[in-house]
Amino acid sequence: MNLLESHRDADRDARRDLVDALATTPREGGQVVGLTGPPGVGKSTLAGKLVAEWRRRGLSVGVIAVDPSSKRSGGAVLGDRSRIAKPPGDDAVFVRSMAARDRLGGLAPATMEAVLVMRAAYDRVLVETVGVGQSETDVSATADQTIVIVQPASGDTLQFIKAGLMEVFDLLVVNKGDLGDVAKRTRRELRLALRVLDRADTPVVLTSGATGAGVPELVDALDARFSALGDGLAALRGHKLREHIVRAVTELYGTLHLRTLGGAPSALARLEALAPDTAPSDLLDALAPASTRR
Ligand SMILES: Nc1nc2c(ncn2[C@@H]2O[C@H](COP(=O)(O)OP(=O)(O)O)[C@@H](O)[C@H]2O)c(=O)[nH]1
Ligand SMILES: [Mg+2]
Repeated sequence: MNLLESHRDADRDARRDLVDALATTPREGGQVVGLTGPPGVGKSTLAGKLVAEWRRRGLSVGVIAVDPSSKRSGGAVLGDRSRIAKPPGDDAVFVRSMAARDRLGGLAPATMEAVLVMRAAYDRVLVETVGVGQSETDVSATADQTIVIVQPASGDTLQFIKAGLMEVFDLLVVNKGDLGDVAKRTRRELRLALRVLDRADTPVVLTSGATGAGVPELVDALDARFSALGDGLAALRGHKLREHIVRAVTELYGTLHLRTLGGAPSALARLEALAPDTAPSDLLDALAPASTRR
């Protein structure tokens, strides 16, 4: 993990080889779950309960907590560290906080790489980030499935879902279920809205991070969706990786360079045409300006 966050040129090749090896490893590795939602909705508290439930089921867990307010590289977020309490002496839980570098509210560029590494090593990988700006899209790009947490009585739920989140979530969670009727009403409204939007099959789980209620049901819902992916998992991961590479190329070389590639859709199409097991560094090379290719 230190290697991934290193900015030293000398570490660059080793880092690239590691990520390539892990991204194309035949073992599919663990299930990657994205967790996002507005500040204060209870992400960190629920993350702790999720980790505990997975551990109860005998699974190893890696957690990546992204701090969108910090632009330091690899900076630890003490608040999140202490909240997603790692059970003392439990080596099967690994918690890492990463700063969101460069971009306001986005995922650190190293996060995708960190997910690839942790996915190879842990049964479950949880990526937690606060939902601001672009970050929900970023987290869903790294995860096999993404949970968006909703605050009870947060207002017009239809508007909420429409506001650019449709492509992002696979499951919705209404948290703070211990508040009672208001949470149940919000779940009802969300289910109605999902029906209108032709997404009635989306699970809406009522949880309480405070009491842990609903967390086993949430884990079951995640497992069910993940199993349903079946053979489609490799294709989904390949597609998300390619989308990530296009974004990375845009960030690294600018929108002007992206335009020379014919825009994002055409850059993506170029990557989709390459073999499914193409290593990330080769995908990057395929879109990089000729002068920077190795
Ligand atoms: N009533 C209630 N409060 C909660 C619950 N989960 C979190 N909170 C409280 O909501 C606040 C924000 O929680 P936190 O996990 O830090 O939210 P985050 O900003 O989304 O990570 C804290 O004061 C928590 O104690 C819950 O399930 N029920
Ligand atoms: Mg938090």
